[in-house]
Amino acid sequence: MRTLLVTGGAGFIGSNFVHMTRRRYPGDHIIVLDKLTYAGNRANLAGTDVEFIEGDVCDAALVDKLVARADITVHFAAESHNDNSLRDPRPFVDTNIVGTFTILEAIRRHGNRLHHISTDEVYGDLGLDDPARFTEETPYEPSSPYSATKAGSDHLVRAWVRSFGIRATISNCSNNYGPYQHIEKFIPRQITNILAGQTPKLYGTGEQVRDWIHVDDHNAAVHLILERGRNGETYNIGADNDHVNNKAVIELICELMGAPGYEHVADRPGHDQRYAMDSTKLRTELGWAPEYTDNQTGMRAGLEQTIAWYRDNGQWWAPAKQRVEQAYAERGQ
Ligand code: NAD
Ligand code: TDX
Repeated sequence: MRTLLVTGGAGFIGSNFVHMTRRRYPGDHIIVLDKLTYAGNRANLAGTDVEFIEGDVCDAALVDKLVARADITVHFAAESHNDNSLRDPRPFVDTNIVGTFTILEAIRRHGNRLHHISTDEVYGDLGLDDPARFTEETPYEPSSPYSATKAGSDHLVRAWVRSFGIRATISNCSNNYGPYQHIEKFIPRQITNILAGQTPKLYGTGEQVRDWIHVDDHNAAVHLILERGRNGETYNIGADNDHVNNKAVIELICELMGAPGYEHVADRPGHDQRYAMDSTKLRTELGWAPEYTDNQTGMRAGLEQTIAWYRDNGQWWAPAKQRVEQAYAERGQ
């Protein structure tokens, strides 16, 4: 039996991780540390018997106490939305950089294991016509305050491995979708727009490419890394959907939901063009493969499941809808 400390476990990917862990490893003891920012929701963990601690990953005394009890800390907690980081970068520096530093210092003191959750965005972006993919060796070139703070957090983890010999692994994953994703993000925003009788909103021309992956495929990879990942290593996670642009995604959502169409809105400043992950290392070394891999978009089955979840869980997203759309409207989006 393991004790896992899951930071950010009341957010989108972290709560899906907790649910998967409960299904696959019923004997594990799970402690969730989450600040319950606008993105965290205690209801995401309903039905799980986790030990829930409301608190900040920057709180050194609290983090020290919890890390001391955990065999493994899985660090999801972050400010995660690019558009918010353009409006107010400060919480991104605090949580993503100082929060990760605080976790690392506790790990250094107690000598137990860390897995750090990161993103493909640390590598910057590729041109739309560039067929390259990001590998674990691609130099870091983040574009936004969000991705710069995630890049900073990855550098801190590597420095603590090399300088202090801590035990840690890192994974960098591409864009996730699935249940419990905050409705500020692209896919749930469009699904809930349609459910609320509003028009879906595409930034700019919609030619940008995201390498979409279902959240359960991401978390299955994280579990493999926890079990068999080599200490100090980084693993890229991606499901080979790097040929699907935002326009194709919004059109597929409209088709699946029977919506008449969408509108173009103001583009994101500094908008990253294309992300594409090379996950060869994860596949060959650890034997990972995604389960959501149907047809030419690779997303139809995953989107159908996700749409059904938002349709069935209106009480989960409806209270935030007006506020989120008001904030976008103020920016012409
Ligand atoms: P999210 O915004 O849905 O959830 C973040 C969670 O962290 C929330 O529950 C929030 O309350 C909590 N949190 C924020 N600041 C905190 C603090 N100071 N102390 C404690 N808890 C705090 O984010 P997500 O989409 O689930 O992303 C989780 C992780 O995965 C992040 O590290 C993100 O960078 C990474 N990631 C996300 C994606 C994606 O597509 N969403 C892709 C790759 C990597
Ligand atoms: O309404 C929208 N319309 C639109 O066209 C929104 C919210 C977004 N977009 C576009 C912008 C992006 O090209 O869709 C794409 C995806 O946007 P987001 O959902 O905001 O994701 P992105 O900025 O790509 O970052 C995501 O993936 C990497 C996560 O939010 C990050 O946490 C993760 O690290």
